[in-house]
Amino acid sequence: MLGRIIYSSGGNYRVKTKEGIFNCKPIGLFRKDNTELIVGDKVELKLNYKIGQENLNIITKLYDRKNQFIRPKISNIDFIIIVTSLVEPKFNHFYLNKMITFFQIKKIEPILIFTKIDLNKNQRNLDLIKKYEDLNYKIFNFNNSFQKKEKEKILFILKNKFSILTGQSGVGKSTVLNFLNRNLKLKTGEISFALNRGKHTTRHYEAFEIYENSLIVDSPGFSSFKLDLSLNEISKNFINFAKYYKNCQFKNCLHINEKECFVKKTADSFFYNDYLKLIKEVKENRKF
Ligand SMILES: Nc1nc2c(ncn2[C@@H]2O[C@H](COP(=O)(O)OP(=O)(O)OP(=O)(O)O)[C@@H](O)[C@H]2O)c(=O)[nH]1
Ligand SMILES: [Mg+2]
Ligand SMILES: [Zn+2]
Repeated sequence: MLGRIIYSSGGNYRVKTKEGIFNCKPIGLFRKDNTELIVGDKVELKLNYKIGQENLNIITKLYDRKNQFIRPKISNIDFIIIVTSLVEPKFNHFYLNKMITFFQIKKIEPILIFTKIDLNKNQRNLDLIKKYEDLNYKIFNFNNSFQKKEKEKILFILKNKFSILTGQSGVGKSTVLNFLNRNLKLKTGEISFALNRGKHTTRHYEAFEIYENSLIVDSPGFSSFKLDLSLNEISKNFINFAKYYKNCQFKNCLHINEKECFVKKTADSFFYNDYLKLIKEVKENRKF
């Protein structure tokens, strides 16, 4: 029977299949080739397999992964849902731009959810959202709820898909999931508590079914994706650069030092400033 791993802890796995969710153990084969099974993996399952005196549900086969991440350990992602709050914590567009860039390079489409619209008093934040709308990203606005139409739309997009939520602690990832499926009742935190003490209300990676076979992994705040990006990849794929970096006249250009560089001359300064920041961050991380 085909299934997908939705939870893993200390060699125990929960696998979701058409027939339901089962606790499983992998067969020895995986241990022998040092293959680690991770959340998101598509696997073959045998129920009530007799081993000695015991009847166990066992995982007998791992199917090829279409993508795979090291930190967090997760595979086969269809969508990355990036949650950004407008206030508390304040609009972190650098993180948003960085994540969009990273996942575009990995060929995974981002879905943007902006939260705490109800608490926002700053017009500039709404103007910033408009910039992402203009780039045609899938965007949803959340103010402790989605409008009915918006909720239907997001559930439709996520149907039969495997997605992961990312975003700073306290932006409302678990709150959004609870809204999409009233039965989940995930723990959500007080903002001040989450931010001041650096505590995450969500503590581990686990995929939840929110709607007809749409699985979403809730993740602890600042789920630190290992961002293995090269300067070259960033210079070609930062947010909307892919469309026009080809007009840049210079070879292997980082669009920084060349005065006449097309990208440098035409890019929106809002995105370009975060681009410079990301290039700097990647360069600095390399020194260590
Ligand atoms: N007013 C308002 N409050 C919100 C909204 N979204 C989330 N909150 C509140 O923000 C706080 C943090 O929400 P969580 O859902 O726990 O945030 P999280 O992203 O899951 O945080 P971690 O699990 O720590 O990563 C809670 O008190 C929520 O009630 C919103 O759209 N409007
Ligand atoms: Mg949470
Ligand atoms: Zn250039």
